[in-house]
Amino acid sequence: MAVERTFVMIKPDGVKRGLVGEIISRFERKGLKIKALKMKWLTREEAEKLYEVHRGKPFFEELVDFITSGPVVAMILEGDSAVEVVRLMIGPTDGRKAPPGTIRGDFALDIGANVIHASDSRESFEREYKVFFSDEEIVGDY
Ligand code: RTP
Ligand code: MG
Repeated sequence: MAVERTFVMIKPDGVKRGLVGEIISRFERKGLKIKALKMKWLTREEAEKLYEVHRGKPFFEELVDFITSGPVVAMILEGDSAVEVVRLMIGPTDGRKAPPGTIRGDFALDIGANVIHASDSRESFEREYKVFFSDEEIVGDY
């Protein structure tokens, strides 16, 4: 058993559509533990930092505009193989192709406005959570 952490962010479309409770509920029912939780309206600078791996891609400006268009809800989740498990639960990037039963498959119909972000590796987690949380904001074992 490899207990690990992942970073999840409900994007502005998910928050505006009132999907926060539904989405957190899915992770809780799965057995993942919430280790940190925060609502925040990102500045452009913070959004560019979060998505720095995409700088220079054709959709980068559109992505930063979208992510700063409203508040997001960010969290750190912990559990066995959390990075892989959460990526499976959110589904592929394009909501039109994401299978029913996944979060994007059930709630998204777009490749950009796709409700949720999750780290795709342990390395991404280490970089991404720091945009939102200090280590003191991560709760201890419970
Ligand atoms: P995320 O990073 O948000 O969890 O999404 P992902 O890994 O499934 O997809 P990624 O390739 O990392 O893309 C990051 C986000 O950029 C937007 N996007 N738009 N218009 C487009 O072609 C396009 N491609 C990507 C999406 O919001 C995607 O989640
Ligand atoms: Mg990604």
